[in-house]
Amino acid sequence: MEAEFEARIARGDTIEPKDWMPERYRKQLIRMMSQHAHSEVVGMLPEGNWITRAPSLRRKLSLLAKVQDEAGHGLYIYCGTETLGTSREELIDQLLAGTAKYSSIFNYPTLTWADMGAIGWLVDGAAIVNQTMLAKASYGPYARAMIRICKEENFHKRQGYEIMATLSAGTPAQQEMAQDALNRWWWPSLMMFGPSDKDSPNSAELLRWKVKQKGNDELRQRFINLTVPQASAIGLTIPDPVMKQDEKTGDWIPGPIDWDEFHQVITGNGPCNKERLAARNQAHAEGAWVREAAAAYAAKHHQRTAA
Ligand code: FAQ
Repeated sequence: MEAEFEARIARGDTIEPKDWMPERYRKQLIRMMSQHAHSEVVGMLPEGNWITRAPSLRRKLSLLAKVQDEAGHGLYIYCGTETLGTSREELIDQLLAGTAKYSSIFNYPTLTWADMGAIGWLVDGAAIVNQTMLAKASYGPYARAMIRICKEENFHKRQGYEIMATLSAGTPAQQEMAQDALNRWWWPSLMMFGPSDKDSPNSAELLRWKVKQKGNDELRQRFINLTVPQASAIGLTIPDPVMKQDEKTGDWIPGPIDWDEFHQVITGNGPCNKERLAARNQAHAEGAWVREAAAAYAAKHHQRTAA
């Protein structure tokens, strides 16, 4: 069975929930997909912080729609993870208990309105680079979820870049705010792609099984190459004084990434880890009545249909 599975992967077949798969493949997907779903859900918090303070009705509407989209993404991916035999409740319990990982990027604070621009442009921009590849992942439910998610992330990226472009073309104080947001979000965005391939324990297996199509470093480089000209087009400076362009490949080679900071953040010691977990726990507790009401309604509906 294992040989047939490997042959299907090699042929580029999609693996579906009822197909046989090695336990290790299942485990790796549950790990990665649940972290991804949690990231979408926790990812609502930094931007949710600014919904009531958006500078105009138009900005408020698009931010609200974006944050709502992220909730939807979390739900699709939890559903995708359920097809592997694990329940959403179980995964959410792990998140609330602080035993599950979610993307490092959401443990940074959103200090000014320009951070809404930087998140859309850089964080969604990085997510698109990563997830466009995952849309070709070997596991069908995950790959299909990525197709829709990437379409929505494109709208998110555009609204973020437009905020940055507007601020950059504004007063000196607005320009400074945009530059400051880029300064604070640039390096954490590069860390979103995960450790360098040589320090990435999961990459080799995920690449072999075609869950990942490219390594962490290649995707990070692709994101940098796309973003550097976008920054200069709106008059912003990438906060990396040693970055230079490789004449042969055209790649923009960044200075060293602070992997100590990354490890601190993913082990619970980032600037906002505790705050994020507390906010999720509070939201979960406050939503208990909604879950109870939905369960009572479903039970009543079930009884009526049975009668
Ligand atoms: N943060 O061996 P690798 C979004 C962990 S969605 C935290 O390289 P892998 C949308 C990794 O889990 C953003 N932990 O791991 C949005 C592993 O730990 P483990 C989320 C990280 O899986 C926008 C260990 O380090 N996207 O932004 C991170 O092969 C705006 C070793 O790493 C996804 O999740 C990190 N950055 O590659 C929402 C995409 N990087 O589990 C709201 C799907 C690594 O062994 C607002 N995931 N780790 O204990 C992936 O593509 C991969 O899982 C990687 C990591 C590339 C993130």
